Amino acid sequence: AFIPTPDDRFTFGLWTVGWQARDPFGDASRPALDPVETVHKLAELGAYGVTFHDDDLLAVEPDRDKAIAAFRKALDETGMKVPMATTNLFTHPVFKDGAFTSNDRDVRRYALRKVMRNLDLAASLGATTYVCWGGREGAESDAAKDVRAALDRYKEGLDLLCQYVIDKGYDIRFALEPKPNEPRGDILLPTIGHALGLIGELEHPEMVGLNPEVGHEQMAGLNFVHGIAQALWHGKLFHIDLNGQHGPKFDQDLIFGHGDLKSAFFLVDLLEHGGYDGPRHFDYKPLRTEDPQDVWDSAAANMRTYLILREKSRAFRADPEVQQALAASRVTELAQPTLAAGETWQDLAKDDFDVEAAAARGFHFTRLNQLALEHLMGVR
Ligand code: 3MF
Ligand code: MG
Ligand code: MG
Ligand code: MG
Repeated sequence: AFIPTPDDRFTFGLWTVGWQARDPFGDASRPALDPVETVHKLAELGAYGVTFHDDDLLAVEPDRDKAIAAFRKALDETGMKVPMATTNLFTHPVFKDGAFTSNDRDVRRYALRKVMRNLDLAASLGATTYVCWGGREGAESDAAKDVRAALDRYKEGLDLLCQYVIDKGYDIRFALEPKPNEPRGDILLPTIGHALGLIGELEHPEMVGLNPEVGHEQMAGLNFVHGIAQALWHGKLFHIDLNGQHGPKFDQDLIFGHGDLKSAFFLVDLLEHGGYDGPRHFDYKPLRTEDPQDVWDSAAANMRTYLILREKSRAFRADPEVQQALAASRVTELAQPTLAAGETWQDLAKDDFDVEAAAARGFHFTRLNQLALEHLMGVR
């Protein structure tokens, strides 16, 4: 049990297992990983596919054409898919003040060219989602960035990229990845809600959705499950970055479930029953303490944890006591419209409502929550 297969649609960024564990205080603790090896290893572990930044492909082979040829060969040999690709607009110092929103106009133009070049590759590999994480779109000083002008440039850049995809006839949609801070002191589009607001102002809002990451919302102190539910409600959950985080601190990128396990349980429950049909994509970092074999164990742990939580979620929903508790807590009653068919505001005046009696009714959420915990802890 809990053996992943491609049908589960698990995907990994090349940069996840490939992270050499350089951090602000220390050098790499592991050697560079060949993307070809990553594709083969993840296929053996039961993954469906991989995702990549343009620069990830050059991890061990600096010649772009050779690197792409070797990557394509590995994909062909394993049947691994590339559902998503993205651009590295944060490592090179040229992006130190951002990419689409750098104060330097030449940098903005270069950034868009870099994205368009990788869009061509993404399309040729069959990717249908293109992620934009605004890693360095931000500032440390409010004197240094005219945020309203930056949002104009963000919109201009995204509108241009949508037009590029339309003109080229690519079957690609964009997914914005919010993050509140790190590496910048403050990053633009810090949360799911901020990004949704910007999308509504674009020329092609239907082409742009979200790639929310567990840890990024939790860094902002927010409830990731609520954020995902709202993204689904707007029809904007185009893709997802699964990982783990322990509350508001640096971006930990822990293995899925190794942060807030209870939130991970409710997230899997929502993804499995809420209408998301995209890849289950892991964006995590193997701990810096780990050796190359531990890295593959950590990749497997993400998928195994997801499958265990999926099983727990099914058992939770199938439990007759849970079904009774959901009814007792009136969780299902919320799906019922507040007005009956044909009613208007005028009908509300006719209600005979006993405020005190309604105020005295308990919702019994404690019992429901305890049942969820007991399923999660494996005693039911
Ligand atoms: C950083 C991230 C990024 C994005 C990636 C786009 C390096 O905190 O999460 O990973 O996910 O750039 O997919
Ligand atoms: Mg992260
Ligand atoms: Mg990250
Ligand atoms: Mg991410």
